[in-house]
Amino acid sequence: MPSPFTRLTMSTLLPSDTPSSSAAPGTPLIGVVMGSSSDWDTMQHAVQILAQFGVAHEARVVSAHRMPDDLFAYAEQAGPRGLQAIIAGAGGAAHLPGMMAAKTTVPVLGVPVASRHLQGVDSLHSIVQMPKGIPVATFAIGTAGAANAALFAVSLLALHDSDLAAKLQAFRAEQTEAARAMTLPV
Ligand code: RP5
Repeated sequence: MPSPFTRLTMSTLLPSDTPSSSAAPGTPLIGVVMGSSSDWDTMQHAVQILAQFGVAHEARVVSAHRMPDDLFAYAEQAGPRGLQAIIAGAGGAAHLPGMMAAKTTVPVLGVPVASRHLQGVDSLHSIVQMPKGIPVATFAIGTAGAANAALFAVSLLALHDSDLAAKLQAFRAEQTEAARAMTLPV
């Protein structure tokens, strides 16, 4: 029987230039989910980092309030499918990361997407204020949070992957050199 997720391709839910499946070869290790295609501008920064590090991943729209059954099915199958972490981005009353975490023990990394009226402070509070017992690792609002969630996922995988650990060290060293090379207009 085909996976219920085969119909959740982003070709119909996200802009046409976005990936509809793993951008790196192999069985996905990291799932990137978001509440709407409108979150893509933010969440693509997580996907870009995973692609840059060659981490097998997938990206899908899984809306907590518009697709609750799909959300539960995704969460229930995440572990059996081999996902090592789920990066979940949502805006407003952002239930997606918390509900995902409630249905799986695969680590959930929450990204608050900037919302129109409250600039993502609502998203941040919704994601970070999980009651005791069901943790969601929560990152910064917006693109920095999306990129950092992916870097955190890379760090988790690098604990058991020396090649990935070396890439992460090189990434850090490059950032250090870039900062040292910065000049000021004085
Ligand atoms: C949330 O509602 C999504 O994560 C998104 O940030 C927000 C708005 O969604 P759209 O109305 O743009 O589809 O579920």
